[in-house]
Amino acid sequence: MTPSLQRFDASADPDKIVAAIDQDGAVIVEGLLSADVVDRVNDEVGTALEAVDPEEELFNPIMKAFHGPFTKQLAGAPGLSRTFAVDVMCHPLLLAVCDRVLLPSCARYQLNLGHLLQRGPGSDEQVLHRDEAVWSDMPRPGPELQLATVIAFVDFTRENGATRVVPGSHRWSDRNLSPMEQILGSPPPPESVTYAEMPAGSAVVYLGGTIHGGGANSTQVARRGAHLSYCLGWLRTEENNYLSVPPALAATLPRHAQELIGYAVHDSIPRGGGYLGMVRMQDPVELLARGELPT
Ligand SMILES: O=C(O)CCC(=O)C(=O)O
Ligand SMILES: [Fe+2]
Repeated sequence: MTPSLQRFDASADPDKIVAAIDQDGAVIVEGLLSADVVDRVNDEVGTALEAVDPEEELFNPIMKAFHGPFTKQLAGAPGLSRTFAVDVMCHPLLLAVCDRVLLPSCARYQLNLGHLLQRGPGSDEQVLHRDEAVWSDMPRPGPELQLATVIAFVDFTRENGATRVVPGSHRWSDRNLSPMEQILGSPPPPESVTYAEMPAGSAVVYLGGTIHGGGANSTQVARRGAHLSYCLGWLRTEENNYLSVPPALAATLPRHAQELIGYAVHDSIPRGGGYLGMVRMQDPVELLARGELPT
């Protein structure tokens, strides 16, 4: 049987979405963002994104190989687009899913990264991978570490490189191997892959352990998406979000956005743990509110 993902709309019950994610590792939420939000993000980041030079040296060439030579990647989107920070990163449905997937294993979850990811014409298939491999030293099996999304900012089609997803792969036993052993293992067979075709404003929402990758773009038009993910509040994040959104900029955002960006302490005292992320033994989100954080 050809694999597929369950589809929901933005008014769906988060419990049903989480049940589908638990079963298949991923879901598609159609119409997550309104056309207005899609337009505003496109307006706020469009010029900067088009100006990204895919040839720019990154600190490790492996990153360029991972995304391919035709991908424009704009990091730190919450610091570049207020709409992204408020209407996308703080989307109530995404956070309701995070509450259910991540909160069992932390006192608060946080933004892992928010990037615009534009895969240009000529892009080849990205290697299939699990995003949680970045935390390579985490023993497995273990808790869910991450909830990730690829959000379509243009219509995603198989031809323009819709994200490829391997339903059920979050439950494959190879998830418990080290990331290096996974890379050296055999790739998922082509018949296990489905394509997250979806209209602009929709998202594929998946676990850190679900195998996926960008598709090949055989059209003449770039496939613009966002890669937005959240992780447990006690993990090191992929993007250094406090530096990407420094205090002066964070101060202009709503408190909830500041907390997600990582300004709030991770307080696991009620769980028998301690505090993470303090500044001068205070909660930085409070210092930010009082104008007492160095900018
Ligand atoms: O662009 C996509 O569709 C997927 C990107 C991705 O999986 C990644 O960058 O980790
Ligand atoms: Fe990925």
